[in-house]
Amino acid sequence: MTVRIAPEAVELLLIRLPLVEPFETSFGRTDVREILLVRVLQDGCEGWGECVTDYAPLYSSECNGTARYVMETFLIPALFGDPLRRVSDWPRRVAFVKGHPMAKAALEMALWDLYGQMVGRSLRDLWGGTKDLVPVGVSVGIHPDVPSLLRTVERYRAEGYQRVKLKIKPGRDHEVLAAVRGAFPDALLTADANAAYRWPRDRAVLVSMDAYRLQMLEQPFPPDDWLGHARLQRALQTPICLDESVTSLATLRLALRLRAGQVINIKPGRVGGYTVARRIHDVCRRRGVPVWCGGMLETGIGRAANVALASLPGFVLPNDLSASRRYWVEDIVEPPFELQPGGYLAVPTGPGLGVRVVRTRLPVQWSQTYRRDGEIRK
Ligand code: OSB
Ligand code: MG
Repeated sequence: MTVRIAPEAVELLLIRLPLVEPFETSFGRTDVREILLVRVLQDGCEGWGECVTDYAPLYSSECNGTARYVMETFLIPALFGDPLRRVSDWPRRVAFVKGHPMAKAALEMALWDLYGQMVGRSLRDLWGGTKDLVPVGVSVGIHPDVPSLLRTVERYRAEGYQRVKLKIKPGRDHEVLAAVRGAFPDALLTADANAAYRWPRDRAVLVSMDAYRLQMLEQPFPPDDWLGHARLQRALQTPICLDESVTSLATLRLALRLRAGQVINIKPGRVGGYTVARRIHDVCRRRGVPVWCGGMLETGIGRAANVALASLPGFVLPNDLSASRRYWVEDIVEPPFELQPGGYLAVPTGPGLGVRVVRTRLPVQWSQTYRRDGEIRK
């Protein structure tokens, strides 16, 4: 039996979901997430995808508005062309659109779920995952003061997260790292700057972070500062982890050749989808480069796909995949993700994403359906 991928319709929905607590990074603060969801329909099956763009282009150049525009103008019409023989043909199908990896990845996620539903196989199974449980950490935003940060870290450690990632920025770094390391001498700690520092201006500030015994320092410099990362890594004991910089297989190879980092954060949205994310995993695994799965404050939809990805054998470090309740009062999927003893999330085993989207829980701001036959419906 060969299944061709040729959805009859695609629905885009924008929802507004409040976070349980505000999340602040070096680029901004979020209280309520505005999230673009994708639903594809074929032969009585449906597949869900989540776009990891935000309301504004703060993390990278994409935002919800650009993703919606590019999907409805270019990507959805491309999906309504010839049937796809495999979901992994999607990156080539949409290569004519330059950039916009998050928009491409959201549709790809929906196609993987759809395909999994049609053939009755889980994403873990389709992608060659080898784990039933994936180790997880928690990403802790910039706090207004040190005592409140220490309380948050204490709470997550008590819940059982395997490592804590602290968001930092210039002026909110040494004080924070020294306090948390002082309070938790044995904790597995990392720090993420989201590109807020500059080479060579901040060389001394960053090199002295070796004192905190961080497992890694994530993305100190802007994505295109390859030489800055390479030069800092030569001066730093702590491994540099690249997030924003790695946008493709080509930039991954550049990073490894230049020794701009020793660890890779894989975010499918940033690299254009799960097909490319798996290839990046494969290259890193062959070369002995440790990887982990990053997060973008996803709902249970994106989380389910990321947990399946993190079940691949090269994901050897705790992932930014926390329990549903770390983000949402009530997740939009059933069952929600719950932290397992020892600090793990369970990899879903049902078809596709392996979770059910609860439509009545979607706080829909707007939605639109696009049909293969050309009709558009609000
Ligand atoms: O850099 O890893 C990041 C959230 C939004 C944008 C960028 C990042 C993050 C996180 C959150 O760190 C991780 C999570 O989803 O738990
Ligand atoms: Mg990051």
